[in-house]
Amino acid sequence: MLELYQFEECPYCARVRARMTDLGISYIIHNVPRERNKRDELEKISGQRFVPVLVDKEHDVMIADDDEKIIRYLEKMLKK
Ligand SMILES: N[C@@H](CCC(=O)N[C@@H](CS)C(=O)NCC(=O)O)C(=O)O
Repeated sequence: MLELYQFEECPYCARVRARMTDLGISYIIHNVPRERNKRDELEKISGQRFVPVLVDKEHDVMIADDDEKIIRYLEKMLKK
């Protein structure tokens, strides 16, 4: 299952969540701490501390800190 690292008030995260809902995609949410200096787990996974981050373990894909790129990936994935 796809995994999204995010926090609720982040506008870029909200765009990704809305598109995933529109596309009917079920996914796991990881809520990151609001304080950037506490996002150690996120840094381990993505090499940086910004959100949104999408992880697609099945296809060994990780997209960090780029809502447009995440949305393009989701749309492309569903066309296959
Ligand atoms: N270019 C990124 C922007 C992502 C971004 O700025 N995310 C903010 C939250 S809205 C962030 O993680 N900022 C670091 C922080 O919260 O300290 C995108 O297109 O998704």
